[in-house]
Amino acid sequence: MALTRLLAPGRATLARGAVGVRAAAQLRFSSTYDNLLVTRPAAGVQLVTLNRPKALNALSTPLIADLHAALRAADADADVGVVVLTGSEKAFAAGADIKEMKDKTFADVATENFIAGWSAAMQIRKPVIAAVNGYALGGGCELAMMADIVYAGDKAVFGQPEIKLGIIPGAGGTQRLTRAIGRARAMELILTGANFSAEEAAAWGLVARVFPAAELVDEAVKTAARIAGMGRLAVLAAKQSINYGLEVGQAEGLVFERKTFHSLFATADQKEGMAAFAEKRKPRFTHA
Ligand code: DAK
Repeated sequence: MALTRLLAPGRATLARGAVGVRAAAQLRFSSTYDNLLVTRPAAGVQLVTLNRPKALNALSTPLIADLHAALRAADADADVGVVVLTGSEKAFAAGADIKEMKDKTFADVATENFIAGWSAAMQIRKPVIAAVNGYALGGGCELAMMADIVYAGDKAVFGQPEIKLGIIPGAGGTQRLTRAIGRARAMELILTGANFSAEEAAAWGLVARVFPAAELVDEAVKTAARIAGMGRLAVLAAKQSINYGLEVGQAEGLVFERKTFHSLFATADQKEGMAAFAEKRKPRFTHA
């Protein structure tokens, strides 16, 4: 990925054509990345599609660099409220790129701080919805778990198979999977490397909803559009409050939530939201 893309991530062209919800959108936006497709299927929604089909979207260093650039660009773009991150029907992502990793030594990965860029890529303040079809294995599962909401297609396959490669999950799998589904199940899955289904992921609380595979992305875009229509300051505050609360104890989380709640009374969107309710009309949020 060229450095210029990090410095000037806003290059965009207008294009036409989409399906379902996406067809309804007036505006379609695309940026050029080697390993991603970036489009604007609905107002306020940036759809980022992992696009390395020959390797089942294996998360190579160039792909992660592209993702980093695309998410930084979305975070900085005032016209974007929510990002939807997806892959293909066959694979969301089949993990970190094993062929890239296989000859690395301890010294290599420790010196490069290999894969540290993943977390940085997903440190975006706006909500990210992962729409997972097909394989979400290893780093692919970890990438989905870094998102704020995970939707799955009914044929999705999740798993942390790293143990079978002689390693362990290294991009949050032992931590996020355990917090999402509990120690007993996470321990079993990570120690055996067994896959699990979309239905199981939903029953265990990792996935918010399951849709027929062909409808998944449209459903994720619909939810994203709904969120993008809310006051953006409140959306950012809600995401931050939930995530911060998961990192700290409940008492500290509650203090953070209360202060954040109070601060939203300084916004025009709070005035507008409450006035609209009282006047029985739809709010017109200005994100101010
Ligand atoms: N890496 C590289 N290439 C991959 C790949 C991967 N993870 N997954 C698939 N491919 C490639 C295959 O090699 C094949 O390429 P060609 O042979 O055609 O050149 C092509 O994609 C199609 O794959 P298959 O022919 O295998 O397709 P199938 O439908 O038969 O099987 C599969 C699909 C997903 C079951 C299978 O491809 C598979 O088991 N893939 C590997 C899944 C896996 O083990 N994922 C975990 C990778 S380890 C770290 C942080 C994080 C990580 C590591 C370190 N640190 C902080 C240090 C993360 C590690 C991982 O994710």
